Amino acid sequence: MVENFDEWFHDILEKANITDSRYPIKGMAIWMPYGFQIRKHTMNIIKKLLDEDHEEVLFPMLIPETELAKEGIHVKGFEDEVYWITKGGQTELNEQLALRPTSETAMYPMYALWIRSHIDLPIKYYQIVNTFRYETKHTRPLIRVREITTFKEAHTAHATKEESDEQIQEFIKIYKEFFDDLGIPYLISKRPEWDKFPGADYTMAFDVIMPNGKTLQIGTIHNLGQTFAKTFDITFEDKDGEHKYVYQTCAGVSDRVIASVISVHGEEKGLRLPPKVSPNQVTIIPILFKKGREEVLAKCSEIKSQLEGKGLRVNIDDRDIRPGKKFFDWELKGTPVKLELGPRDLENNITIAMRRDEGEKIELSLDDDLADNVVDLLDKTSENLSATAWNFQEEHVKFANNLDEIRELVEAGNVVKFYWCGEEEVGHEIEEKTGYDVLGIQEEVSEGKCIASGKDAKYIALIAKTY
Ligand code: PR8
Repeated sequence: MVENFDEWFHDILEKANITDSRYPIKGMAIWMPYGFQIRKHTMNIIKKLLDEDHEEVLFPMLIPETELAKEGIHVKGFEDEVYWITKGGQTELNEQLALRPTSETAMYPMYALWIRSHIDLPIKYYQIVNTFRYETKHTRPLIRVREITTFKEAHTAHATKEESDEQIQEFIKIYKEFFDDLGIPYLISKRPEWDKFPGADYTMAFDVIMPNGKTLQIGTIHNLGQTFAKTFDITFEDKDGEHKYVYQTCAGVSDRVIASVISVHGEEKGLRLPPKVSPNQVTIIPILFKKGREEVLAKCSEIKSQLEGKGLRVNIDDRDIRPGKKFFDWELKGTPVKLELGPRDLENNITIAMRRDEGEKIELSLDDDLADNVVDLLDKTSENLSATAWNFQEEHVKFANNLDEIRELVEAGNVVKFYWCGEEEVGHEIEEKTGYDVLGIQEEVSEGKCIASGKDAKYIALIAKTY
């Protein structure tokens, strides 16, 4: 576990060639090649999960002011965060255009055109795009950016409320699978009224505990009810011939997912990437001397092909530098399994494997079983990274009986559960008195007393320091 997390995170992005934040606009950074690969493999997982039952689309980035302004609550929620385009060349535009902060108001006027009858429903579209938010809070690479480069947003429309609630459950299931694939633990909660998405009936959120105890929201799922349907007049003719408004949902993840992959599994010496998203799953490091050099390199290529035959991503680091430096580099970059091969290993028909998560050296023989044995090491790496991360979460969620205990536990790096009566003023009072944020409701209860009002508790809620 890293000591000074914020500093570690900042440094690792640069050292591991993930992003470069020196671009001369605050909150906007460059995806560097290694980071881009991690991002690509991560997004491929969520795409694959969504593609089973959703369709990918691509909308324009600009939204006319009249559309953005139509939904009152929504626009109020975003008014301080929108970037505007006011000119085309030298010409003032007749209507200013917003750089999408999210795409409800870009998509839903089109949904109104596309949806006519119940047979057009449900619509389940998603896109992966960049969105822009003029964040006023302290920006941080991947965590709070002004250009969200990896915004996966899904938008669905349904004939009934029941179907929209089922869709929320489907998104929860998809996000669980997604984060499970990444070995990222999560806390799921229903956001309090004051923190739901602008225009939503309710918001479900996934949060992860970062190494310093602060939580990061890594996914949100919103039931929009009929609010946007009424604003944008999205109606359909039902089986009974009646014209009705649709029910809608939307769900999003962002660059924060990649931030969490880096942070949750990382340690002082560098990244520990889950095999599913690591640019190289196996790095082969030849130990080269003048004598036997060609034979060792030839064997490395042979091993590479053998592993690629199993669908693995493999690289050979044959740079003309000391092997020690190569080990150091791949440790920093978090490649899950390293294979070392020198002339003596070749004579003995073995290679020395090392798992990044455990660091222990294992002798593998260079026979037909090699690829299976490597796959086995990768599977164990995935399981171990995930188990370690879930253990961390389990150890860092505590229960408090009063506000002082909340303070003590949060300051010690925990997320805290407490009984809450559910009243909004009481929620605000708890936030004000502690200085932390109520994440949301985890479960409904019929026992216990509210930690602040003393009234019968309705919920167990979560409170934490947040990003
Ligand atoms: C929606 N509409 O927009 P959401 N930097 C990085 N990640 C961010 C940032 C930022 N500045 N702001 C938000 N996120 C809905 C759902 C379409 C899709 C992350 O929802 O505003 C949030 O943590 O909740 C969240 O997980 C996701 O983007 C969606 O944003």
